[in-house]
Amino acid sequence: METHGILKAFPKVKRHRPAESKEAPPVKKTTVQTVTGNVFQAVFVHIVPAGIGKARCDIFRQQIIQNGGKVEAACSPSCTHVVVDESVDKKRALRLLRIETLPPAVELVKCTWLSACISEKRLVSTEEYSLLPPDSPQPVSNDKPKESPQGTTSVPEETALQPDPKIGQDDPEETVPESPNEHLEEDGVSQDDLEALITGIKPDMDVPDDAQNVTEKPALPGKWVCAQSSKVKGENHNKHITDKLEQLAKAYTHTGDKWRALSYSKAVNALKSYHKPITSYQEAYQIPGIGKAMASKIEEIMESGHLRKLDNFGEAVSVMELFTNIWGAGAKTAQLWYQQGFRTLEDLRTKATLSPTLQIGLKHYDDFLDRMPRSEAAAIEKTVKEAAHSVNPELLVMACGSYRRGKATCGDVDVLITHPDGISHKGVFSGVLHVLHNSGFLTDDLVSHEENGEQKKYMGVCRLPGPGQRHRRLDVIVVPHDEFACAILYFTGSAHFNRSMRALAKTKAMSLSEHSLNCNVVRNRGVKVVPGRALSTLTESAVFQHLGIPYRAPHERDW
Ligand code: DCP
Ligand code: MG
Ligand code: MN
Repeated sequence: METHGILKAFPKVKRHRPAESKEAPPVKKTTVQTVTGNVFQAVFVHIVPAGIGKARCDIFRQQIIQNGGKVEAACSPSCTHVVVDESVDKKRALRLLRIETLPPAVELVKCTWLSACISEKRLVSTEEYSLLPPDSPQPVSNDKPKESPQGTTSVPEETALQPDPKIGQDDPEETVPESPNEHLEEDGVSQDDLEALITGIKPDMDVPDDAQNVTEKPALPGKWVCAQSSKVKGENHNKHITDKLEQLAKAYTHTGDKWRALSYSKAVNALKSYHKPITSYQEAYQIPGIGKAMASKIEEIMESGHLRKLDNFGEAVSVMELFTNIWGAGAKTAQLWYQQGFRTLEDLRTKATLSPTLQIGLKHYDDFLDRMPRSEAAAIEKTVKEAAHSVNPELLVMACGSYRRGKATCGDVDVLITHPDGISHKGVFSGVLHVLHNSGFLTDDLVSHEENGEQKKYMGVCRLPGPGQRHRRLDVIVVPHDEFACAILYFTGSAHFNRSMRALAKTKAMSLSEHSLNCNVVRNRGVKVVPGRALSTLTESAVFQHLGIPYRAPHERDW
């Protein structure tokens, strides 16, 4: 397989890194460097963020300022350049800017021009990057019923020049909302949860489709992931396509463009479950979850074996990948480090100010990326169980997560503890951890917290005794027995399975969490306003029953 730019930088599977790779992956010579100079002196740039992604925009802005230029908040006559994503043409740029014509002497250029200036450390000619003027002034909204009417009408100039982030709805990709808040799916559902909402193999979630919405393509009735056995997951007949789209999804995650990342992840999942290799644009487009824009990209990969869009991401993305693989570091932290000029783990070790959690994440970088064999997870479960039983022999202790789903390897061990009497779980949390600390089994603590005074969660690091053992991530939760079924269901996952189940519950005016399954829930625009009543859920199976789907054993929940 060919390796274009960014591809090399992406380890295929996050946690599969060879044991011997103790060092950070080599980082290519920088193309976007943090330099201070006067490259952009007397240059006034307005950046149209659509398609560029927030992180890249931030980096561009920072570079412009550091190099003597000025960033304009809007397209105004004082601008010298308006910068747009490569995928944006002049007509669309005007729509995004909500203006009919550019102010005189303002150049409209692709953002690759900025990259070129930054990497060559000089103001390169815009010739190659300029967007040619259209033949005649283009009316903006005539052919686009969805366009807001203000797009064309005469608005006072100052207002007319203000970019409207909501514009751009003609672009399938940009129907993806800017803010996840518009789509709050479920109480207690994090942004991360929202992210994977869209990764359903079927359109079973209420998440924006990548494209064109129902008006152009009727949504097919979806099958709920949680209602099906994950055993039906077949062979991926379109790996050559999903590999590229996954890389793009990842790249967008790193640039902070979560919603676009979601869109690609969703397409990836739709493709993975498709029964045969795709051979045409039309075939791709008819797959639920694949819109026009996505179908075009699939076509491009089919025809050229490559996706040009991937080339737009520079070194920043591989560094982001490196940094976000540190436990506790998200896209924001990684961006911050990048902006501070850090490029390697060594940079972080020696120059960055790290929180205690990040220090632990960095210290065990390789160990945490390495998935442990099942047998090791079993030994860790046993150790925790023995410690728990030394505190109270009646405690129920079991490893959930990927281990309970029967996976051959586990990223961490997720141990759930409860007590059948419904009372005695109280107070055991610190006791158990104390025993494990004292024996030297726990080596570092990451997070320890209590929820509602009832469920308690510990996240830390452990290591089995003996030579050659690696540090492993350990999660422990202690739950009251009346929450046991919902807690074990939650903790067994997979995360994708959980999201599907929560989304299903939502369609039935129910609400599922790690604490309970409630009915008669009232939501207003997706936000819960009436919490409803907790249903009796003595077993996991009861939860499936209430939701009206067949019971799935843990190994069937491995979505
Ligand atoms: N979980 C979830 N949503 C998340 C994270 C976790 O519902 N965003 C639930 C489902 C997971 C369980 O918690 O299965 C344990 O989380 P892990 O991150 O440990 O994931 P797994 O154990 O499933 O996989 P791994 O082998 O990578 O640890
Ligand atoms: Mg786990
Ligand atoms: Mn875990």
